[in-house]
Amino acid sequence: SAPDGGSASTFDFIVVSNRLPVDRVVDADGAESWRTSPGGLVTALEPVMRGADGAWIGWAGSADLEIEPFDNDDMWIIPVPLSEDEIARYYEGFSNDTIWPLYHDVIAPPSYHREWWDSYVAVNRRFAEAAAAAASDGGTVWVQDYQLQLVPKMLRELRPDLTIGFFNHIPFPAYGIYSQLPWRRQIIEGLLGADVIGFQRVADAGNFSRAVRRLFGYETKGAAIQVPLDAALVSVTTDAAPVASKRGAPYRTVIARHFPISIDSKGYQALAQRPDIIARAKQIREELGNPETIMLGVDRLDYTKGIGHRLKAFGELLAQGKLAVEDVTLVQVASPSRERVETYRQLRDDIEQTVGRINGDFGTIGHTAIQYLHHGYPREEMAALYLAADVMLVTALRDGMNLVAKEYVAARYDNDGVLVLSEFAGASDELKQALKINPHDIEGMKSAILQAVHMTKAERGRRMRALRKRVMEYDVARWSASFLDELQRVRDQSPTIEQG
Ligand code: GDG
Repeated sequence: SAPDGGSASTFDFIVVSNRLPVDRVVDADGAESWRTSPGGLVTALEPVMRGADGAWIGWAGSADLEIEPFDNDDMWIIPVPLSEDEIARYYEGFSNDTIWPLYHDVIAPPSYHREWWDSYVAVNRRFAEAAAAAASDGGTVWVQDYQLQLVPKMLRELRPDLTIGFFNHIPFPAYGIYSQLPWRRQIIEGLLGADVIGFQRVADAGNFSRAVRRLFGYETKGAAIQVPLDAALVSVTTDAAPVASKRGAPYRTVIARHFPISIDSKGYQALAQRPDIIARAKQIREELGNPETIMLGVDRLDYTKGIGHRLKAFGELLAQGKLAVEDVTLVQVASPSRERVETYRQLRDDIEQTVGRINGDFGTIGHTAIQYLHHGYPREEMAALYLAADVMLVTALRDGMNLVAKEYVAARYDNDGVLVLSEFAGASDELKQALKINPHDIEGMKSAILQAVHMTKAERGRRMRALRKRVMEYDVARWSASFLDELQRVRDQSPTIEQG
């Protein structure tokens, strides 16, 4: 719902994320409109937004766009502008070339540039100010992801009356890696401005708590971190000396624990059950020449996803004659991603060279080993691909959760299909009946692929039914409800200022 006058602080519930959940569409006549992007987060939060007088704050996706807040399908949208320079430094630089590789265990080397950090601080402040201006008295603000880690503290300084949540969609690394970051203290102080900090895995929350203890010496009890009240006011732009928590000093309790994200499972299943999608899945099989086995990979073209490791295993199986192109096809969707970041350009070249070699070495006139698709596809086509695939390969070297694994399971209403899943994806904690692999162990991955290809229908059904039980039950609505319940619980424990 729209606020009176537009600028009043009227929203009880605000989501803040780097990117808005809507895309600007300009038609042939130059008229602009907005289309809601079909992400799980939007699906999960739409009912909460409608029920609670909600707003979403984020960037609209193009440079230097100044757009007035507007109503979109009962959700108030508050755009935050970014300049070309900020896109280069805050977004492509600090977010995607410093934090992203660092938090994924330095699979690619992170770059540390002071100008990128300065831009990150400035943009985080802009988001915090937008939230401070929009939130109602005593309202709730939920900040999303690694691009906005300083917002919780900045927002708390501006609006101590608010309840603030933060969810980290990517892993949080072990201290030995995290400690590389020149601004390691400021980032943690930024996050500790929240009342609840959510992570994907138990291990991520543990890594965070250990970093807090190592850098600040604060006491932690299970998920609870005791943040001394005076420390909560240290500026995020200075590297202040450690403040050890003294018994008896007043502190705020911050909860850091895991809330594994999920998908709109019922929605995904319903999509896969549509007659046109089922027909398309059949057509995909036919177009591929009805091979005995279709294997599928679906990833943003990102070095965290282990695409190269997967191709290596597949190529070796073909070379050793354990698989043949007449029987097996690998469909690899690699959707374009972060193409202005050099590491990603290099990755694309490497992957495409490997695909070319494997296809050249093993292909025949009638059979191509790998169908490589460097495109984004509509959700409908993704669902059809999941239905058509006998074996789904999720071989990430490090991944916060990996929603593709859950989408594959949700799509398989027929209780068939085998999921090969990396233990380094967060989904591995929940999807216990998948065939687990360590993608660095190429021999192990090859055995798992062969096991998947040769698995009996009975075993496939048994495993898939168990996987589906989990994914259908723990959907994204349950995820957001459990996070927001925890936030509510913390708020109800007010006054948050406690004597230890
Ligand atoms: C981050 C974390 C965490 C991909 N290509 C196309 C397409 N997709 C969709 C998939 C899936 C989503 O994008 C990708 O989600 P993932 O979870 O697999 O990976 P990230 O993008 O790295 O997401 C991750 C997630 O945040 C949520 O917290 O799970 O660990 O890295 O939904 O289906 N969708 C369409 N066309 C494509 O070509 N329509």
